[in-house]
Amino acid sequence: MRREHLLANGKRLILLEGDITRVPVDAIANAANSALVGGGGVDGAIHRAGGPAIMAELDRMRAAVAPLAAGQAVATSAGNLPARFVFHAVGPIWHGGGRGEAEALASCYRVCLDLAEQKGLRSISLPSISTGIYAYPIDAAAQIAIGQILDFLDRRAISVAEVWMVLFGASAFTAYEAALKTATAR
Ligand code: AR6
Repeated sequence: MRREHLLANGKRLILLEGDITRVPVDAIANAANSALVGGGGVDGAIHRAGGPAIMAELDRMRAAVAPLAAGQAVATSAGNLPARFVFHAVGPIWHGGGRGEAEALASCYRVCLDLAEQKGLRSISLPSISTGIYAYPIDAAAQIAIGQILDFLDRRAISVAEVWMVLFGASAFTAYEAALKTATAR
């Protein structure tokens, strides 16, 4: 499944159901952990498909940057992935919503999009951060992600022309499609 939203300024947000490691873009965002040690979910898939070069790079920077706070991200190269960079973002662990989870999740998207802009990239893909192992309710997470991406494309993006939200499975896709519909109906 795929749905595309064209903004008035020509920028595009594309929702795609699929595997983020297979979509060619300039930068792929990862849902990492604060220790930057890899793990399951999309993090595991990215390291498997990207090969050991990505972890080797994280090993070299870990002492300087970890533990990385929720809402922050660091960039590495992308190994064998069809991209130039991976942005390793740390999403918040869901504790019920009273511990700044929404702000931290919004920050993940903002920081990754800003990194893409700073590097002068044209396209970036993002997974549904925090909605797997970190248990963030997907409808609320989708609203935040879509809101941040549309704001970014509307107001700040110069180089970034395409943002891909790559959703794993039909139910995740449906949640993001509903959030996009609500956000663009205003
Ligand atoms: N492509 C796109 N999305 C994917 C893929 C894929 N190949 N695989 C999974 N997803 P999660 P989190 C979706 O658990 O909740 C790791 O161990 C998945 O269905 O990957 O932020 C890290 O090291 C879900 O919708 O990330 C951390 O310890 C979304 O990606 C922890 O998990 C995020 O699920 C982070 O947990």
